[in-house]
Amino acid sequence: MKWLNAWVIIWLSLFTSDTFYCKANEHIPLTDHWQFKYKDQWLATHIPSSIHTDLFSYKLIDDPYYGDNEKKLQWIEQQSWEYRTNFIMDQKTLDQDHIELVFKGLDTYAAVYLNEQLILQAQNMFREWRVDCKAILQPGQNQLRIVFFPAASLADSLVKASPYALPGEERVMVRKAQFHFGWDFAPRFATCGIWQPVFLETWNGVRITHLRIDQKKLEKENASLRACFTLESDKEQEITLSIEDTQQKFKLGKGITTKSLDFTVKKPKLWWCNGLGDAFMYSFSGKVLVEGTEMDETVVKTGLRSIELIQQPDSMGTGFYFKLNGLPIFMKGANLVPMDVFQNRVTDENYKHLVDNAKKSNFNMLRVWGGGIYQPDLFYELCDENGIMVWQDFMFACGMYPFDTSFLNNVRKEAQYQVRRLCNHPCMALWCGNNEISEGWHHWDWQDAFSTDQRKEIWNGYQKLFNQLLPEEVAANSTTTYWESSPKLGRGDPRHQFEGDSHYWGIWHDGEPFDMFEKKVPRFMTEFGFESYPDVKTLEQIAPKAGLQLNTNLLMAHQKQTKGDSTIYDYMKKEFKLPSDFENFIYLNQVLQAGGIMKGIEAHRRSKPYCMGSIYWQLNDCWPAASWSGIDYYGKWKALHYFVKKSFEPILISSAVKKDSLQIYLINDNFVPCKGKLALTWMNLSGKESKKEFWEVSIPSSSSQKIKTIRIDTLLKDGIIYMELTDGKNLIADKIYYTAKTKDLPLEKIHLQCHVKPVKDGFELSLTATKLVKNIDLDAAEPGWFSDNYFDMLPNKKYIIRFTPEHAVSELNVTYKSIVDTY
Ligand code: BMA
Repeated sequence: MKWLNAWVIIWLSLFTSDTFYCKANEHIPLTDHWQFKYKDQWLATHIPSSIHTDLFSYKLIDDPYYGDNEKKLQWIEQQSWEYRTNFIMDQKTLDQDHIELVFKGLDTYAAVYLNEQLILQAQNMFREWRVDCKAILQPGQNQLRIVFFPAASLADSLVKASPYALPGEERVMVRKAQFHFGWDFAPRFATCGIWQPVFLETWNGVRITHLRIDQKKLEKENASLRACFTLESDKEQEITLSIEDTQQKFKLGKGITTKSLDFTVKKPKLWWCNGLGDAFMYSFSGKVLVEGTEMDETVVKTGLRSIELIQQPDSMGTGFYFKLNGLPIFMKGANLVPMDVFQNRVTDENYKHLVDNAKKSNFNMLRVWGGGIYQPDLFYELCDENGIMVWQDFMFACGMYPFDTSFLNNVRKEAQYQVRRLCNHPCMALWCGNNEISEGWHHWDWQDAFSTDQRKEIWNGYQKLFNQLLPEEVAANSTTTYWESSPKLGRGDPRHQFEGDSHYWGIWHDGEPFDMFEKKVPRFMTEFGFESYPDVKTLEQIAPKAGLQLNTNLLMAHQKQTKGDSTIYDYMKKEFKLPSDFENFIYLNQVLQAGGIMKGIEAHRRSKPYCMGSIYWQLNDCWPAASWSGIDYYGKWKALHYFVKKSFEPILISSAVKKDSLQIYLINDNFVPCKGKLALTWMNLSGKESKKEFWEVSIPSSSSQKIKTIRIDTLLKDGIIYMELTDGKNLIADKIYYTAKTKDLPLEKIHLQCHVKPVKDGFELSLTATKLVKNIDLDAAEPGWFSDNYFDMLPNKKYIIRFTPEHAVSELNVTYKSIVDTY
C-alpha cells in the first residue's frame, strides 16, 4: 500500500507543471516546483527541506524518529542526493543590471548548476551563498540543479588525510550542525538538503548590502546613533544617504564601500528585558538615492539599550554579570538546542510558542548552544519583542577544530555573515566562541592522544580560531561582547566557582547529590541539569504503549546516555519509594528532575550578587526522547518547566538548611523594594497547625536577604512549614518547607474534590483536598496546557487552575495522581 501511494504521487508529479514566472526588479523566491531524485525518479517537494523528510513524505522510508529506525536509516547519509527546479525568466527581470542567486543555507557539501553550468561549490551549512548569475540566465525556462555529497563520508576522508584525528573526529572537519552526528540528547541523522530559502535578487546602479545601527551614546534627552551603511555601486557616482530626517551626499567608487551617517532620537524609549519593562522597538529606514530617485531601502528594527558584561575582581575572585541600561541583572533562563534534527519542520508557530513559554516562565535569557545551529531571524525577532536576551555561541562544541587556512577562511566568512545578520538585535547580549572546548582540552583526556609538539600545534590552532579570528569578526561587525568559551574553566579547575561562567555537572554526570548545588555556586551558571523521560503520550509517538519498558532496545534507542536510566534510579531511590510501573517511573523521574533543578536555581538566586545567572540545561528537545529538557519535542511542559517558572518569579521565598538551622531568604529581582508580611505556619500533613508567626519584612530592590533563621530542632518531624509573603491582602510569594524527604512523609491516599467549569478560551478547575497532596499531576484527555501542575496542595486550601485546550472542546476530562499513588 505504501509503495502504491508513492507511485501514484510520482506519476502525478510527472504531469504537474514545474515552472513559474518571475517578475522583474524584485526579490524572487525560488521556493516551489522543486524535485528530488530517488532511484531515477524525480519527486516533487518544497524547500526548505531535507532528504530524510522528503523520503519520509513519500513513505519511501519509515518515520526516522519511530522505534529504532535511526539505525536502519543510516544508509541515507552515505550517498549523494540531487535536487532541481525549473523557472521562467522574463525579459523585464533579465534587463536588470545585476541578478544574484541567493542561498540562505545549503546543508552542506553542494555543487550547484544553473543551466548545467557549475556556479557554486558550497561547503558550509552556516553561510549564505550569493552568485552573480545574470550571464547564465536565459529568457524562458532555466534550470537549477544541486547535488549534495555525503558530508559524513567526506569528513571521514578529511580525517584520514590528516596527520592525526582531532578530538571530535569526523564532525569537527565539517561546518555542519554538530549534533547531526549524534549527541547525548540527539539521534544521528547527518542529513542534507536546501535547509533555508533560495531566491533571486536584482539591483541596478547602487544598493545597500547591509545597514548597522550603532548606539554611540544613550542619554535621557537624546540617543546618539550611527547608521553604518555597506553599499555596492557598479560605477563612480554621487549618491545621497538618508536615515530618518538626516541626509548626506557622498561620492562612491565602483565596488563595496562603507559610509556612515549620525542621527539622534529625542527622548529615547529604552529596550528592557522581560520583567523589567517594555521591550520597546524602533524602526529606522535607511535609503540610498541617486539624483532624487530612491535606489534602495533597508529597514532596521532595533531597540535602544546598553548591555555590558562586567567582570570585576573582588575578594572572592572575579565577578561576572550583565548590566542592562546600567542596571546589574540576574539572568534567568535555559539552553536552547535545535527544535528538530530536521530544521525544515520547525514552524513559525513553534518559535512563537517557544519564546512565549520562555517569557511566561520569567526568563530573561536563552543560550543558543554551540552544537546546534544559528537560529533563523524569526527567533531573534521574537526574543527582541519579548525581552529575552541571547547568549549566542558560535557553532563549535566539544572537540578541537582544524586550523588550516582554508578551514579558517571558511569560518571567517561564516562569522562575518552571522555577526552581521544579528548585529541589530537588541536581544544579543554576548557572542561566545564555543561550547566546552577549553574545558575539554584542559580537563578531559583529549591531550593524551598527542605528542608535545602536536599539543602545541592544536592549542595554537585553538588560539587562532577562538582568540583571534572570531573576536576580530565580532568587533568588526557588531558592538556585542565576545567571550571565548563556555564555560571559562571546567569543574576540574577549582577556580571555576570564583570566576567566569560555569557548567556544573557534578550532579548527574558525577552522581553527586542535589545538595551539592548549594555548595558549588559559581559566579554565573551556564549549564546544569538532570535527565527525565517525557510524558507517556509523547513516548507513544515513538513506540506502542505495550512496548514502553525500561531497558528495552526500543527505549534505549531514545536514551542516548548509556548510564542514563541507572543514574535516574540511583537518584530516585534517595528521594522516593521506587515506582510500581513505567508510567509512575516517568512521573517520579520528572518530579525528581524538577526538584533537583529548582534546588540549583534557588541556590544561585540566594547567592546574588555573588552569583548573577542561572541558565539550566536544557529548555527543549530535538526529538521525542529522554533528555535534560523541561519542555518535550511536542511542546509539552514536563514537571521541570512548571517548577522553573516558579523558581524564576521576581520575588521568591527560598530556604536552605545550614548545620542546625533552617535559613529563610527573600529574593527580589525587581528594582523597587518589596514590603510585606511574612507568615510561617508549622503544620502536619492533615493541616493541624502547631505554631504560627508573623513578621513585617522589607527587601531592598534587586537583592537576596536572609530574613529568618530557625533552629532545626524546633521543627515537627514529618511535618511542614508553610511560608507565605503577602502585602497584607494579596499573596506575593509562598513556599512549603518539608522536614522529611518525600519517601519518609506519611502521605495518605485521598479523595480530591475537583470542579471543572468552562470559561473563556478553556476551563477552570477548582481543587481541594483534606490532606496534603504531594506533586499533583493533572492530565487531560485533550491536548492543552495547565496553568500549573505537579504542585503540592495544602490541606483544605482551594487551588484554581486554568486549562487552555489546543483546539476548542466542549468538555474536559481530567484525571490526576500524586506521589502516594505511585506506591
Ligand atoms: C553539556 C552540553 C552538551 C550535553 C550536555 C549533557 O555540557 O554542552 O554537550 O548534551 O552537557 O551531557
